[in-house]
Amino acid sequence: MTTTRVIDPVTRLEGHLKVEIQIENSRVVNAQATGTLFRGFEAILANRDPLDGPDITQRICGVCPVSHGTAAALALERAARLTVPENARIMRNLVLGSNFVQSHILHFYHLALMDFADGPAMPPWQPSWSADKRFDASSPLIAHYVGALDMRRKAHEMGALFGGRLPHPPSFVPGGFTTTPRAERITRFKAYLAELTSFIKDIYIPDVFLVAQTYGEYYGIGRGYGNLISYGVFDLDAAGVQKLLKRGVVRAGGPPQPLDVNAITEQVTYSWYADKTNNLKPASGVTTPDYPKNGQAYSWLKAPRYQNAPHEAGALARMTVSGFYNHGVSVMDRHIARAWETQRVAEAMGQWVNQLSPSGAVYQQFTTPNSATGIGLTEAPRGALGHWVRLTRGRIGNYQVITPTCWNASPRDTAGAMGPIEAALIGTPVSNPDEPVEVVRVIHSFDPCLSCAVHVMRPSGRARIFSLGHFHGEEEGDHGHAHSH
Ligand code: NFE
Repeated sequence: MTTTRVIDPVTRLEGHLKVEIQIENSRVVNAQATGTLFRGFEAILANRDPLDGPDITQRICGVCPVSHGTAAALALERAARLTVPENARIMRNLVLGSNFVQSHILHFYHLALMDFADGPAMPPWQPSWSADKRFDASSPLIAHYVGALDMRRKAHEMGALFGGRLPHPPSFVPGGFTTTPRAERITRFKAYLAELTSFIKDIYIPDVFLVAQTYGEYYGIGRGYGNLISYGVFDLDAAGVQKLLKRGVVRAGGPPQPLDVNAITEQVTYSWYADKTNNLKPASGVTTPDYPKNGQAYSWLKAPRYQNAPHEAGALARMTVSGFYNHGVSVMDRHIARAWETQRVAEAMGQWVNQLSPSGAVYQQFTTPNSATGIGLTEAPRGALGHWVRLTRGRIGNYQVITPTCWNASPRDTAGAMGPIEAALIGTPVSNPDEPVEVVRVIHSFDPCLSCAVHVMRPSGRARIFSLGHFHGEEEGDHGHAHSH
């Protein structure tokens, strides 16, 4: 007998993800992940002044704006064939690193942990599912949940020292950076970093291992394809050749290989975009909504593919491609790789902050090219992030963004292959279909952010359908058959 359940929305992630599963003999046999919002940023950016790129694209998401600012500035600098001064490179790394630390602590304590632990009988911990919680409210994990809120605030404050503000730092501009590395800021940065590094080493990493030991079977759950992709991040030289976390791909557990950027395409057979735009490279990508389309389409996410195959993005991909992690691919491997990465980034920041030169330049004059193309490849906390820009007559002629959650939560592709989260769900044991906590553990291990993946909504619950800025019509929101938790 097949049991169907719809989890809508999947809570404790950013944005609105709907997942439908089919269960047979207490295991998931089929899964469909739906991004329920349309992200219209490509249309918003068309014909704008390119200098607006970093500011506008940062609004894609409040959780990873630093990565969008980085990718947007990089894309324009590549278009102008410009490299930024050392101080700018280093301060970008420091602000981005602060954001990684904040985001990874957020993910473990405030998004994933409550799949494993039962909190006190009060909000925000209750109501919740009660199935298979092996920690209760007396566990130190709950006190650490509260303490982690303070650590996230401090990570934001640390990044704001150079970024000017977090989230959405205004300091990422094509050509460099708008703040200076004053000695007083360097000193305060180091104080924050020391406290955060202690928390990561003494609390966060031991807590992740405590959960991993207690739920050891999750080293064998949520594996998926084992295909990993990383664009690399934290440039160690002006040209961005050397990076703390490396660029590359892994195919089904094989050795890391170089990334061929030209092998990235986006497929839309199962997405609400015009079929004639299928399998385009992002440099010439088109985002034309087509909704409702046909019986097959079920998501506002496109399906990014590398050499036509689905790939998983994220901390585990970065750490594996970099040779820093080789234990495997699973729910627990994702959590552990993320925690190790947090420590590695924090330690590296401790070295970078000493390389700043308070009297050095932070900006190199940027002049917008009249006609050029540029690619900004970086990593967001959740994985590989790319911005592709084409400048026409000094304006944005075309802009395409592929986010990590598009890689991970993508629907099926033209060949019918599932997206990475969908594939990772297959085989997941489910003891109680009415509280499929096992399924949510697999989904959360990817740390999805649907805000990054999709956008544009109206609070009234009624959906407007836009086609590149033109109003098409209005209909009731499609949230009818919710089995929420
Ligand atoms: Ni909204 Fe984001 C990250 C990006 S996820 S959080 O990390 O880009 O798709």
